[in-house]
Amino acid sequence: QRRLILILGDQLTPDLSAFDGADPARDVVLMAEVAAEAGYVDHHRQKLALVFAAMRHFAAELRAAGWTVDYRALPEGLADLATAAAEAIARHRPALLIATEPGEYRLQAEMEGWEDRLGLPVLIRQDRRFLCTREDFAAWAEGRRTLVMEHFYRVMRRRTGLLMEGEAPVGGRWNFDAENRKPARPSLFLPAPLPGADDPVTREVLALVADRFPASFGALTPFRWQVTRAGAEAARDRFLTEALPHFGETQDAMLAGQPWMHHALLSPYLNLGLLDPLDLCSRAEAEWRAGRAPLAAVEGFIRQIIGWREYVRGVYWLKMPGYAATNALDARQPLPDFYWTGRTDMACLSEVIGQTIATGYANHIQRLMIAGTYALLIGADPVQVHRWYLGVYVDAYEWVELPNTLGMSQFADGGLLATKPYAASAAYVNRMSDYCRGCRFDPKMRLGPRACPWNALYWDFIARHADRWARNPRMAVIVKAWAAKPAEEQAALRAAAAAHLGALRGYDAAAEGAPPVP
Ligand code: FAD
Ligand code: DLZ
Repeated sequence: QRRLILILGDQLTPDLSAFDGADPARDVVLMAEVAAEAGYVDHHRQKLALVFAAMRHFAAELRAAGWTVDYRALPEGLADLATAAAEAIARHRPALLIATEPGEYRLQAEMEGWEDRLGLPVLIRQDRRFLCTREDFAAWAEGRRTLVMEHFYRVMRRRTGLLMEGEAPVGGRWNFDAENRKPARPSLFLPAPLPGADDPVTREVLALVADRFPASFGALTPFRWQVTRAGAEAARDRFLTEALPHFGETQDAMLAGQPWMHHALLSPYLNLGLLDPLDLCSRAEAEWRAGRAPLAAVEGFIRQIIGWREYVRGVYWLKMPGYAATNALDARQPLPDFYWTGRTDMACLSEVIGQTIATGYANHIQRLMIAGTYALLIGADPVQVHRWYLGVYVDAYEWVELPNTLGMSQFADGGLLATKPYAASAAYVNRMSDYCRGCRFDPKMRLGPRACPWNALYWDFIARHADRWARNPRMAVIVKAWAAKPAEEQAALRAAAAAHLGALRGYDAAAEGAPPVP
């Protein structure tokens, strides 16, 4: 009996569970570019191009391997995946539709209604591209008040055997971050990433996106990304040989005009299914075993993947759908307009948002400590912040984006994921980046027209939630420092923060070309 095998745009993996037991001589693969997936958020235009080009290349690989692929392209005007499935069912008359579980709750909820809607059995299989199943994560989380990533990570180290000697971590420690995370000198030598894909399929897709999404977020060219498994593997190999040895030491450093630093730039391919996380980690471990990369760098890199990546997915599925609506700090400010334009006098934000517009990429610390911390300090509405992050990055899928945004970056879950908020004043930005050098504001000044707005915003954020932070052992000392300030200084800082927030609201209402913030 024929099966229809649905492959989603981020399931571009030849041994995906949906293919289990399938027969190329009998079954049909369905892939569809549809308006609903292209439009459920304002995707960066390079993300649209990346997903469509990678889908088309994957369909070609499947055909070359003998599969019949019913591929529906965007210009055919299909509304959504259910419509694509209904039309494919009418055409191919399968007895069963098989899929692998989608990454996002939104789509899973929709697919749960498909049996009734489509009138045939729908089998949804587990996604084994992840190392920890949703059920295993739920079992680990059971009975824990807070979900400490470091504890989860040790479970994953033991389970995968990565960087282990029997039951013990290699080097005698689980975590070598004390040796990582230094500031960087602007003269630092940095390896260049590979140029983006440039082949007939990609060119056709770029023209399609230019035509259909003229007003969407982000620059479409130069296109920076790989769109095939071979391309992703070349990007992986470049990272392992050229950047991994320095990954740890500059992991938290930011330099103006340097978006890539020693970061992997591999999240788009991991999330699309073009690279396998365990294979990538094994290769990184091999670099250390061969003496080509230090343990601190390799351990830090592996932790991001078998630790953070698996952990945020686990939290997502454990807590959805309620998680998306959490707002523990009752944050209500609209996200400033400059998040879409990069037009602000604050050099750090202008740099990170400008780079995001140009490339669809920002590294972790730019996302967390620049775009994220500023939104946290001003009390931006977490749903707006979430919609922004889900849209603007080429690697964005809700399962990974939402816990990072709501939990780690905005503390909107009240501390389930992060033990303290990632709040920081201008001193942090000045220590970890060279952005302040090119800024008209002075990071050392707290008050006055040249004072960096982050300083007043930081203290205002502490003051607004002082009762909450006083109960948090990692924040209590800061609340004490705030309480020790003279009343006049407190009043002046809060007034400066209020003036900044007022100016933001004015700027939001202003027409194009209005004066930039503060
Ligand atoms: P590297 O820094 O080189 O890290 C290597 C790999 O580790 C990454 O490719 C990624 O797969 C994984 N990784 C690292 N940190 C995390 C993390 N916190 N959570 C999950 N995986 C991680 N990552 C996404 O893949 N998609 C998102 O939509 C996304 N949204 C984010 C939103 C916010 C507010 C924050 C703070 C982080 C977000 N991240 C997201 C995590 C992280 O910023 C990116 O994975 C990383 O910047 C990708 O670049 P890279 O491949 O150069 O990563
Ligand atoms: C991200 C994306 C986009 C832009 N377009 C499509 C599409 O047209 N067809 C498709 O099957 N998948 C697309 N995707 C990926 C899906 O949004 C993704 O599978 C879900 O969000 C679940 O993670």
